[in-house]
Amino acid sequence: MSFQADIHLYTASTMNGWKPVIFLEEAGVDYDLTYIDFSKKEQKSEWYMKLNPNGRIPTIVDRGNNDFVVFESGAILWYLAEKYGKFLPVDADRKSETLQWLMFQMGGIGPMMGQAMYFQRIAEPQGHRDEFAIERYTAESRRLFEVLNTRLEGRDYLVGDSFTIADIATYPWARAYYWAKVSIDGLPNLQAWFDRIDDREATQRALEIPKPYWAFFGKGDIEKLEAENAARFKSDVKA
Ligand SMILES: N[C@@H](CCC(=O)N[C@@H](CS)C(=O)NCC(=O)O)C(=O)O
Repeated sequence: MSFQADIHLYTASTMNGWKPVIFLEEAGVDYDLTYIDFSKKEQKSEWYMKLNPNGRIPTIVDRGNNDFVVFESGAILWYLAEKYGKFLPVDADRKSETLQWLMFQMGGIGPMMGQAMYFQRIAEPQGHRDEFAIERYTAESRRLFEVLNTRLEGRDYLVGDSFTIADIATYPWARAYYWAKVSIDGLPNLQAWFDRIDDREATQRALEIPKPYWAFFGKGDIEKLEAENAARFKSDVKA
């Protein structure tokens, strides 16, 4: 009998899209991956929206659990953590802390950084520069970075010494400060945390799956990738 991995992941190379990839690569478990092509609007196709009613990535289907479907990246990380018993502390207080920082990412860092990126990297190149929105979202992102920096004082990871799903969720977004044009000057604990996770082989491997976008992190052929990214989201901008 041929082996079939439990987890089938539907994703693309974006901050939310990489979260489950980071988990699965860090955990070293087998999975199948279907690349969702935004330029073809696959995330809005009828078959995909049956899995993810929000028409966004990522989504997982667990074949090992009657094809149970999970959408929303935070819920996916939580589900995977419970399924594989990894990256979520067992101790009730530590577990709560992990979920607090996971929610902080889902409700704060992600949405604010996402809008900072949208207004500067997608809308602006297409002729819609909105000064007020840019100031609002970059300032709020910076404020949230300061909260992270304070939390990381004396800690290797967001919850003490162990790498958890809170780090997995937060890293791709915060590490993309270059792309959001948010400064990390004067935030040494945040920088040290980036350095620590930059050194994690499995996480870095995950950032190349399905495809690397090093320009998000200020590396590689930035101009080429900026143009590619603008094309990827082109139809998103409404005049
Ligand atoms: N809250 C959702 C957000 C998902 C999301 O915004 N995904 C983006 C990529 S990072 C997406 O699919 N964008 C394509 C679209 O909006 O059509 C989650 O965390 O899973």
